[in-house]
Amino acid sequence: MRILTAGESHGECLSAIIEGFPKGVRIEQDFIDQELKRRMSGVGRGRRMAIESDKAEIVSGLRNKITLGSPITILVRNKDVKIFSQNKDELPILSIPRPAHADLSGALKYNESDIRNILERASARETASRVCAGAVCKQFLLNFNIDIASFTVGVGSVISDVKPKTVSEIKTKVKSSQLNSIDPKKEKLMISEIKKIEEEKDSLGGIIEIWIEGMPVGIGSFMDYKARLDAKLAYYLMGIPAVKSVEVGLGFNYGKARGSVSHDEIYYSKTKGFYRESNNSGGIEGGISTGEPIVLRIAMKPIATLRRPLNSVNLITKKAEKAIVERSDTCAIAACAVIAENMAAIAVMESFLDKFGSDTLSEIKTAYRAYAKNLDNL
Ligand code: EPS
Repeated sequence: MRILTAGESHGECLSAIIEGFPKGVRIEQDFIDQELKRRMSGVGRGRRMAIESDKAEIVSGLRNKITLGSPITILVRNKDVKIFSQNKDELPILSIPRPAHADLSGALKYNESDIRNILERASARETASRVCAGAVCKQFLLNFNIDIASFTVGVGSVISDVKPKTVSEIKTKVKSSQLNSIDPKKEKLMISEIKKIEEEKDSLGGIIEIWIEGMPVGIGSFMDYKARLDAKLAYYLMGIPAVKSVEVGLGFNYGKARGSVSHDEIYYSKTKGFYRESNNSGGIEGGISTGEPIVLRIAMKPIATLRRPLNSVNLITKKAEKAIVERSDTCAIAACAVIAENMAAIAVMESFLDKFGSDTLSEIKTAYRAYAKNLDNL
């Protein structure tokens, strides 16, 4: 499976093409729209979200809601269209880069003095395309009871220590949250932190935890470093704008722990088969899923655009000036969580197809059942 996205933040539309998606999978557009809606929500989002009402238009690859095996194309039309591929727009030149955005490194790389030509594609709006693709993958994975959820662990200095037990618990709890949180007490503090930062014309990042449940043992491989499931998940999650670190299971805390207390000991029972009583590995050992829930954490840096702008230098005059102030979010942690779930869905689906084939859902189900039966006989 291969996914290509296209589109500019203020261009006519965003799009995703999914090639190599199995035939015979039922895809509900409503499911994609719900994910798009979730991506637009959360305390701390900017005024752009009040303009847009993102909806998916599936324009190829499906017949009567069922995938044909041909490339699936999904469009999300922008309402705030300012740049055109054919007609001339009248947008002013932007020449003072924002620290932490792609503005400066992008302008230097592409020998560009108008930063608009950089930021239009570098904008996090592109993630709407990825959510469309991920929401299609999520629907495939549900055929195998593989389900994904996420929650906000922290925003700025407010960190929650509430630990969930299942994906369904996370899903239920985040439904009533404005910040994709499972900890109502800490959520209140997170919201006040965002409001305070907003008044101070500053921005915030945060920490997100992602859970993938139902992955059978044996997805991913140590045979090739690129096939390792943890490596693939880290790659896809790091590809989200503003994400600066990814942890699997105990993550950085492994560096401080002893092997004797951090490794997940192995048990066996007739009913459960092989199992563990802890999951510090985050459900992945040797680059392969263990069958335990996959648990990942990502850290998002604060949004680059500040209404109280930082020091910068004019690309044309080379004189010191304050960075450009664009309309932006104060904190997009809840949106980032939805994007992360969907990027994780793409990653695990690719590895799942590597093991079970990719032409038709029924063939994949047959291969999956045969594999599960073999495991039972171990
Ligand atoms: C975003 C749309 C953008 C930003 C935001 C994410 O719209 P606009 O630039 O018109 O306000 O709100 O992007 C960034 C914060 C960024 O730094 O790129 C979206 O749809 O998610």
